[in-house]
Amino acid sequence: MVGAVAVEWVAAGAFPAWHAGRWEAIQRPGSAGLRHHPGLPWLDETNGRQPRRERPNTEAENVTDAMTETTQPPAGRSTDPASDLSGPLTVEPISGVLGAEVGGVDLSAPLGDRTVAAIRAALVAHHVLVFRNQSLTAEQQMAFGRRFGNLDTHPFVDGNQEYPEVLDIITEPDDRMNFGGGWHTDVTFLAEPDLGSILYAVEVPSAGGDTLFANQHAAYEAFSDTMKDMLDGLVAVHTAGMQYGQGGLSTRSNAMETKNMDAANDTVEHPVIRTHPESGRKSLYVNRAFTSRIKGLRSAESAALLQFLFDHATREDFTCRLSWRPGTLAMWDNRSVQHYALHDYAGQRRVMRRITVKGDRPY
Ligand SMILES: O=C(O)CCC(=O)C(=O)O
Repeated sequence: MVGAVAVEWVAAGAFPAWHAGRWEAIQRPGSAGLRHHPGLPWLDETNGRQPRRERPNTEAENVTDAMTETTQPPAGRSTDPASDLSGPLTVEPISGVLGAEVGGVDLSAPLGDRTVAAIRAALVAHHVLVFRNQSLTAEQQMAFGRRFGNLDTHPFVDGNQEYPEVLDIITEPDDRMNFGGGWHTDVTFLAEPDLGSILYAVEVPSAGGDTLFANQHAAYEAFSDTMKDMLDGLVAVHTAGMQYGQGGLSTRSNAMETKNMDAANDTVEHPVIRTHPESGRKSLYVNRAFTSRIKGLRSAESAALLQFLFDHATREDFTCRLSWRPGTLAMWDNRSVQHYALHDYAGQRRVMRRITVKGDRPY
């Protein structure tokens, strides 16, 4: 299992609360994985930008050590059947709180284990990864996704006829609503929600159609200690009913066919504060689309608390915004982010191709 290498080192090292800096995958004998440019915090050598701020942080260097050490293939075992990177893999943050553009990798080619471990490390550190100028068939996108785990199929939306794991997310020019047009975390109505989603832009409007992301570690860490104490241990009820049940919002889309309406009102319970299985960091884990109530509270209490948490979760200073181009691929960590697909392009078409990687039970 490819991810096991990354799991090991991530659990061993603390992640920086912020995610600034420049990381590179160094591919040379005896060294693998992401590497930070020591002594050059915030200095982007490639375009001459000045350092944005000095940071006295040594945590990042600790992480670097962990990365270079533990992404080494175990001695005596070949873990790298595919060709690996020919050059450095660059990771440039796109906001102060989450998201990074990753360069230097062609996702249509088979990736080596060290490259996959480096991408996984970057995902856990930055939560949303953006790969520009890719050219991917559905099969190549699925092959990339499978390097991170088994692929899932959506229980309530029809997948692609040839590849059920692929969801063609289409907004037609006359659609009044779009798929994902509200803050949400994917499929939290499942007992084991997906680890992450991988979305590829096929056709985008001339302007608009951006996707917003919000860092739920940042949301948790911004709470007072008293609030953290109160939320830790609370359990929330999640359901697909509000979206995919009778009259649900997502059943009203013209372009996307929904199914299994009868099962949509089933419920599952998840902790309000979850722990990331790879980094050990806590995050807020309720979302407007699928969380219906907090267990053990009276309905007015639950509604008031959820309203506060939904608003808090998507505060502007926890977000980044992704502007798509055809050939952009984004991968997000569904265990640490919420997202929102804007629909501000009426009269134009937008076509995206999504796959999802299965996840674990939140704790
Ligand atoms: O189309 C997008 O930008 C995002 C769609 C979405 O919300 C999702 O795939 O969960």
